[in-house]
Amino acid sequence: MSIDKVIGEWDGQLSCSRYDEASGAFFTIALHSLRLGPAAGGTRAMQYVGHDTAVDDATRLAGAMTLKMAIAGLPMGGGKSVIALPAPRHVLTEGQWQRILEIHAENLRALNGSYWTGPDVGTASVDMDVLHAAGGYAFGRSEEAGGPGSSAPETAHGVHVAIHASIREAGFDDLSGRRVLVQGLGAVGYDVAARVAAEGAHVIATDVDPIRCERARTELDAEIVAPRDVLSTPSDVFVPCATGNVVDDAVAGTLPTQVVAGAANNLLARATAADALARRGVVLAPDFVANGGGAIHLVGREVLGWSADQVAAHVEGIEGTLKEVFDLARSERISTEHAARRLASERLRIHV
Ligand code: NAD
Ligand code: PPY
Repeated sequence: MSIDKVIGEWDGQLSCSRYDEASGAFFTIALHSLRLGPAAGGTRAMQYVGHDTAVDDATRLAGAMTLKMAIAGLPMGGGKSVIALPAPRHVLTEGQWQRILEIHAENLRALNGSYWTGPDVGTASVDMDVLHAAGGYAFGRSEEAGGPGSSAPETAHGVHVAIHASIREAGFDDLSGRRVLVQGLGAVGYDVAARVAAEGAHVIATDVDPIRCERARTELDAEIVAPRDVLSTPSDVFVPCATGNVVDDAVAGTLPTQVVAGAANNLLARATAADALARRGVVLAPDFVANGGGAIHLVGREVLGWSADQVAAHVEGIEGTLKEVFDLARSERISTEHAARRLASERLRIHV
């Protein structure tokens, strides 16, 4: 992958990058669209095989944020930050991490409000407290620091709503006795697994972290499968809550499930994978609709002044949005991914 190809094929507004020799971290921020408002999207901190893959991830994730904001009716554009770490996050010393946050705060200040960040994989509300204190432009501070706290619970709430809308589209009414396969038992995935277990679903779960698997086994009576077996494990509902690029065209042709609805951003390696799922009658809740609860929480609480109850009501609105997506897909004989992109881009055009 070359930077020329990554940026050359990207349709976003601005991408900027920086390497910090002292920490060995590479920072890249992508502002995909400012059409509906300042760009917003979380800061992802993890290791990447190269700086080009970090830029690729940031630009693609920022594009997904534009669609997410538009379809949720939020007055923000799409952006994302990626910090490519020199070592796994848990290995970094507190001093190294604080240096990395300092540099990231400087980057945010340089963008002067064109971009607002928030927590994502590898960052949390406590990191947003630090970024906010160092100049602002960070949503999702901890409640102790006066913020609305993590977006994960409302993301899980939205995924749960999306699962229910999707199973109804697939022709079943409830989850009792259904096999729900959760990939990734982190902040969102574990919460979703607990919600469906409480409804009588048979939870099948996987994570690369054995401690998280053990917790799901003992607390939720989950059946645990190895991460490498997840795409061949039969389920009624597949709930991807780990990383993106899980479903490519080949996987879409074989994935043994009836419904796909989860939190992972950029679940599809390419939008064409949605066509392969649709051909097999698998109901897909597009990721940027199903995982919109976190953005609704952060923008709702911090920009629009909503209460927690108002946020929850808007997250419930994901059901109506998905119904619109499913209806359009059926009537136009297009995939749900294409239908959702069409609905989001209509809103983007209206606001030119
Ligand atoms: P998290 O880091 O808390 O959890 C991710 C989990 O996935 C971890 O437990 C990790 O060990 C596991 N994992 C990583 N690779 C795996 C693999 N190959 N197989 C199985 N498990 C694996 O992150 P999160 O906040 O729960 O977010 C999960 C996903 O949802 C991410 O893709 C994130 O971008 C997306 N998302 C999160 C939010 C939010 O509010 N947190 C909002 C929208 C989208
Ligand atoms: C996501 O939904 O993927 C996010 O990154 C959440 C978010 C939304 C708005 C601002 C910051 C983070």
